[in-house]
Amino acid sequence: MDMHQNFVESSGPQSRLYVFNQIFEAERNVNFGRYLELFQKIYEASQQNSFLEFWTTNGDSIVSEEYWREHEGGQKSVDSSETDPIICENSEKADYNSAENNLLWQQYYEKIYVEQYQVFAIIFYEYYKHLHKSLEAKDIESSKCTVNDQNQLINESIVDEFQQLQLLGLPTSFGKNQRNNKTNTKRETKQHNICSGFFSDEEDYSGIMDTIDNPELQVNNQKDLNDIEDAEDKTSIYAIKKKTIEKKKKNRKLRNVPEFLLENKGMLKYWRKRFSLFSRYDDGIRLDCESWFSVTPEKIAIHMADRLACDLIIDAFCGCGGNAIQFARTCKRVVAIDIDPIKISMAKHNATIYGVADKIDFIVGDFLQIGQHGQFQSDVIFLSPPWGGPKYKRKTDYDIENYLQPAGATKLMEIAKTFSDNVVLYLPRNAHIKQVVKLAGEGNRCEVEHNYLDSRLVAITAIYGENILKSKDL
Ligand code: MGP
Ligand code: SAH
Repeated sequence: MDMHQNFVESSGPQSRLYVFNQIFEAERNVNFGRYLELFQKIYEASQQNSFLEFWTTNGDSIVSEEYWREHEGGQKSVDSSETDPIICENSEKADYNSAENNLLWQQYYEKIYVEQYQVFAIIFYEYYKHLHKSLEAKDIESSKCTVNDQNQLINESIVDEFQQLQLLGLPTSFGKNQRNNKTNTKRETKQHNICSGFFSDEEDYSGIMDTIDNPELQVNNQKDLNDIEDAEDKTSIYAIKKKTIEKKKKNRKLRNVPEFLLENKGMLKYWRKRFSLFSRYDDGIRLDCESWFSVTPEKIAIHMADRLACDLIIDAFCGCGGNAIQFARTCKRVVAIDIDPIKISMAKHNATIYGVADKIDFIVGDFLQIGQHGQFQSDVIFLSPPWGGPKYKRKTDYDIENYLQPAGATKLMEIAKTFSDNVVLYLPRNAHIKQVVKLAGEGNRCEVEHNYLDSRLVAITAIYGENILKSKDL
């Protein structure tokens, strides 16, 4: 729940990436409290080290970026082939060779350094709070988790939300309270629009669609039935909003928005950050509904690709290519798999825009099936499976054994290991950390990376396999 999060800045393509990592050992009974105690003891040192690492990679580009913004009004663009933003041709560098200019530059550099350290400290504190909360979370008995347990988990997160609203003195319910089973109406809606059901106003209803398709869940999952009702409560408001959006179409800002995004207001936020998803979006990037909310933002994909550079990498759930395209920059060869042929064709197209299509072998296939056959070995395998739609964030602790698709984390790991010992899993920010650590297997280590864009925690990346772990320990 991000209700109390303070956002420092969030600014499209120029948002900054902050990565914090922590190595855990999957002992028989991991004492997570020990990690917290240790973290508290060395909080400041850890913050300083992390900043140093951040500054070593990004310092120079941040200083020039800030300089051009303040002094030259220079236009900056992000070249996807570079980690750092580059300066456009109209922004020629000043002469810093003279002693006077050198001193000015040094002073300026220090000023930016201090400013950035202050921002970094706030984000690091957010990270600490998040880690603290995750490590204190109750264990989830995954193997025994039934539909009813899932409901309980979902309800817990609702109680959480409800209490927070009460504490803030905000309204705790909206619309009428009747709860009828209107699943048929919803099914029709699904047929009309591939994205509707995922979103309505600020909310999304992706899980509801799953419920409708699964008769067992239709009967048991009262929470989802309530959601369906809520979704329908909003239909009339939704219709008015839709009109407003259509009017806004004339607005310059909303030009060239794909039609299906306009029809689902919840999708517009993804369109607004299109350049942070693909810096070359305007060159003709193609995305379908699921990919809009699933694609890895480019800066995170670039970072992962730099981190996992190797000869052969498998992107087992490649979608429209957010990760695969960046892997192709740093790895000799990429095998990109997706079950959906439309996504594979979009991924190919997008890779062509980035000039890397010839380095990727695209395969339409089911990862669960492909894993059954004796196959080739890769250096690294990267998994970014579906999380169950944007609704994933409603859960306080996301159960990676029960909510990931098309199978639980243990099953996915088992299959991934047949390809490589080095497995990387892109997971929701609310993933249950204890499960993530346990997945390493007793006696092994794993690294948990928290990926922030500005002060927004976007996702966590779990890294397994001694060869790719950072040597750094807490
Ligand atoms: P988000 O939480 O839907 O966006 O997804 P945001 O803006 O953080 O939401 P807000 O409500 O907090 O403002 C954040 C990121 O998670 C996306 O950019 C994707 O990279 C990733 N992501 C989200 N989903 C639902 C999936 C998914 O199903 N699979 C994968 N692999 N990644 C996802
Ligand atoms: N990392 C990608 C987004 C992945 S979204 C990016 O940055 O662009 C998850 C993808 O998993 C979806 O495209 C979905 O079609 C695919 N998928 C779902 N089940 C699958 C399966 N059984 N085998 C392979 N791919 C699957």
